[in-house]
Amino acid sequence: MEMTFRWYGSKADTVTLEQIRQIPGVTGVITTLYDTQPGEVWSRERIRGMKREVEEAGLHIAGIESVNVHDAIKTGAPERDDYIDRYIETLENLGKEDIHLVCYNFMPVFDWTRTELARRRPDGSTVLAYTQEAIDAIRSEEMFAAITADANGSVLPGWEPERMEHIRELFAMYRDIDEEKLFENLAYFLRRIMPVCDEYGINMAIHPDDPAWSVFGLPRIITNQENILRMMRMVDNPHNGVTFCSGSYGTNLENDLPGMIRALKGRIHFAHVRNLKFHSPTNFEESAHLSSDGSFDMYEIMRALYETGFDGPIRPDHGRMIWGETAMPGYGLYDRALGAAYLNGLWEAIEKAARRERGEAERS
Ligand code: DNO
Repeated sequence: MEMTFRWYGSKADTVTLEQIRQIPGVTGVITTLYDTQPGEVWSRERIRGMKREVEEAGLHIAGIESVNVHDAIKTGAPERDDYIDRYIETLENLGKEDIHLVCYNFMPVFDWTRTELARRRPDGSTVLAYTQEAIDAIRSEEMFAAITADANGSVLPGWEPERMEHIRELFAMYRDIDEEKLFENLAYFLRRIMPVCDEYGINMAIHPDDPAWSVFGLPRIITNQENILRMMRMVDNPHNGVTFCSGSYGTNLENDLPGMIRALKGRIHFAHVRNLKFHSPTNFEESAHLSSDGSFDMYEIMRALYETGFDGPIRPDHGRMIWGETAMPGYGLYDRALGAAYLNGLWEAIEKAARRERGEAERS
């Protein structure tokens, strides 16, 4: 595995490449052209510019998160082929610039959804949190205002104001889309992009729906093991893989995270590893990465990745806001850096124990 860090680019991020470089063990960034809209072609010049900047700071681009998929593709609208052509052009340009990992999602209207961006914990830190009760009490149109009010002035990934201005139209586009249709549209998209992925060796890594169930009556499909396996069977190509995000699949306590990692062996191209603390099955907050601070066994998650031979990029995911930092909620420097150090520590211990065991087996 390679330890990486998400970076939104020098114009949008409060964290600098120089700071990222000083986190022990972090060698790559996961980045994006944050000012592009879904459906826009990424030019080679802009991709090259982004690469140059990262490389001049002594790091490299380990992958893109995200190249967003236009709603016309997700809904299977008549103009979808045009948007898929543009997506293919972007993939081609990324491939030519030697970038081989793309994280994307297929969530209708809203990307990841939280109901609080700054829930205060007893130690004074603030965290992102979710309660189903809060979602049930709010109208979908109000969701955008509620989310941006707490965002410390930053644009949250997936909550671009340009799209949210048209929220009613967006909902209307999904009126006839159920889970089956969404699956079909995803398969159509994947079938069309696989040739360019084969040509340039690009791994597509779908991000799970977060939370891993339907919100505001919209269908959501990338939620559990059965559905991911179905997606992979529909378009059976090794480049059609997943981003294993423990915090997103973990929202549903029925998902056995280490078990899922083992079942997806070879098809996890990218991992987001973070912890959640549950107060009830529908009330959780994004705790520190450490197992004892949340509800997941992070050692078992990392062990499953190690034992299935995971060799892609991994990144700490959302962190708490600590030490007086002001940043995009979930994406400050300090707690994610602590997360990276912790995950690196777990990996080193797992790797050394496994080596020792193998050595002992050979000797006996
Ligand atoms: C949230 C992220 C998601 C993710 C997209 C991928 O912080 O994990 O916004 O980047 O869903 O397209």
